[in-house]
Amino acid sequence: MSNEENVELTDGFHLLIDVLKDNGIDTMYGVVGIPITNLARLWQEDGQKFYSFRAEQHAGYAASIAGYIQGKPGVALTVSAPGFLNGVTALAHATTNCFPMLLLSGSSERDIVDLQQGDYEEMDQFQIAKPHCKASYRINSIRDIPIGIARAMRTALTGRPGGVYVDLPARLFGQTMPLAEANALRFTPAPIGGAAAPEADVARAAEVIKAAKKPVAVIGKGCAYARAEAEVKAFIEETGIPFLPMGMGKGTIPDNHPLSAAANRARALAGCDVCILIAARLNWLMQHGKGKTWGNELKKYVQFDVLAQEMDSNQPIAAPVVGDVKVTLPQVTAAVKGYKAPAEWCKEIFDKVAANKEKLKAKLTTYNGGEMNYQNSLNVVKEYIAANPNVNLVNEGANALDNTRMVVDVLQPRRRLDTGTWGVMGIGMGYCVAAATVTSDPVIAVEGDSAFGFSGMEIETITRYQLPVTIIVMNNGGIYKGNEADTGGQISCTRLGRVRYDLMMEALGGKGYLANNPTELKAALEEAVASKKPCLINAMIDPDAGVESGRIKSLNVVSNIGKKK
Ligand code: OXT
Ligand code: ADP
Ligand code: MG
Repeated sequence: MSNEENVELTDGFHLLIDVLKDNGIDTMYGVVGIPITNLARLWQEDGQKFYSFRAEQHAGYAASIAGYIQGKPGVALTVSAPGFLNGVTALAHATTNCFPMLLLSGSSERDIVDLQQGDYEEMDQFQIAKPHCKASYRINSIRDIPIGIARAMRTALTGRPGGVYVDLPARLFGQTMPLAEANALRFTPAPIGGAAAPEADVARAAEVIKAAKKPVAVIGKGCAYARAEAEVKAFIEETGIPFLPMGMGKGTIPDNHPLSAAANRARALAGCDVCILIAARLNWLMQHGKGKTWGNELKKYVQFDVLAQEMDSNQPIAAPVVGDVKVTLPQVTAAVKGYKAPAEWCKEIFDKVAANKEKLKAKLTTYNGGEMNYQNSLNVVKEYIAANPNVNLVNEGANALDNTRMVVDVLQPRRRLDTGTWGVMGIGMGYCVAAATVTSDPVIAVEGDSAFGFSGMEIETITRYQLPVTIIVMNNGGIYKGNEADTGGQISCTRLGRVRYDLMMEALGGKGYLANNPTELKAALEEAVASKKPCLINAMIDPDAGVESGRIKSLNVVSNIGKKK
């Protein structure tokens, strides 16, 4: 494009595309419509990838987990007001989970929105996004596109990672300026290295660890995000400290490592005297460091985190180590050289680990006919992943989530992608799309039937792009249980239809399997993953097999008042 004086021009669309590429972005996940359809079209014409979803929430979840897997922001693109709001759930999820993500959204015109004159999809998106993300930015002028996107990327990525909203008013896309001037404004932001911890803080942490009689280390998903697997392994092996992985921390050190105390989690936490939190928060998933889980013994905490503010959030932290764990952990490993976790404590932990594993093994391999339970069905997945560790394992549900976490060993970092900090249902199919496209490795999604329903329509997205995704729907016909009696003359609120999800997959262009027993499930899983095509296995689970709220029953609120007569 050029103006009357034959000066070559660019516009908001083209400059935004160039600038996203300058920032290392090559993929967007989204749903098109006014005013961003042409942005997505031009992006595709430019040879960049656009994954077009059926609903924005799932595109947003895809962007959030792409950010986690890649260590650079995943990008979601939405239309204004309703599309934007659908995307905000995922933006908030990314922020809560410390995943770097950008939500780019078209928006209505400022002058009309500010006077509330009723524009098409009018909404003050910039303000609405603010409490749900690290920062909300609006780019009003084409000249600000380079600095605006760089600022958004920097915010999402540095410090504690999180979600950033970028508001793109419709008129921005049509603004023009001379191409040469625009190019002069473009730049690739300089990368910033991870921060080390001050030597005094390292020495203090080493002192606490070296005095520990019963140490335990908790490995959070921050380690996996930071790509600190080698550093974490070195620390654990150097010190011989038993470790407990959090859900998405699984695989940072392979679950079959001899120092994994996962099978004796309760004792390890209740009995320890020093707990070393490695990029893991002392939030609800760790019972805030309080109560029965933590026993009566007085604990000292060493905590590694990139965010100083995380320290003392729930319990006093004796030795905070602030910085990038990939840098700070080796500092501490060097400072504790020679220390070994006491043998007596290790024996106590690992004798019980071995006994618990044997107990679980018996359950995993028992099948007496009839419908499957969570153990004998998930054993099939366990064995498959043991032989094929480069599988991405997406997981959501309640019993379907908790049993998979317990049963299925994860052997590589960033392979387990689950409901995370919020325990949110609906991440499933968005995560599958991102995991398949970002890693090119196969995906197995273990989905509760309720959980699957939140994003089930996205299996059409998966078949449209012919992604190597195998979904196992754990079909127990309900939320937690599928056999709760009708109440008040209505179908129980926990019950769902026991429907043929496999036929749904067939209708939407993939291959469906029905599995009634572990043998059928094994055959289906092997064929499905080997096909590298979209497949769904409808795994029939005994409706009575689950328990209310899975492993987090204690968080459920129940009424103590007698039922009305
Ligand atoms: O040591 P102890 O004795 O304690 O034993 C532990 C380990 O030592 C042992 N273990 C082992 N033994 C032997 N061998 C091995 N290898 C081994 N490994 C471990 O096993 C136990 C357990 O170990 P674990 O898991 O490490 O420890 P624990 O104590 O469980 O850990 C605590 C936690 C808190 C860290 C852990 O439990 C955890 O991470 N929990 C996450 C829970 C979570 O997030 N749940 C999801 C939310 S539930 C609910 O909210 C649901 N909703 C509502 C809803 C949501 N969430 N979102 C939205 C948008 N709308 C609504 C809904 C709708 S769930 C849900 C749907 C449910 O229905 P589905 O059909 O989808 O699913 P089904 O239930 O299958 O029907
Ligand atoms: P989990 O649920 O697995 O315990 P959380 O999401 O609660 O994990 O905690 C992860 C922590 O990791 C967050 O507090 C986050 O600030 C921190 N973190 C993220 N990246 C890094 C990093 N590079 N170095 C240190 N800490 C990090
Ligand atoms: Mg269910």
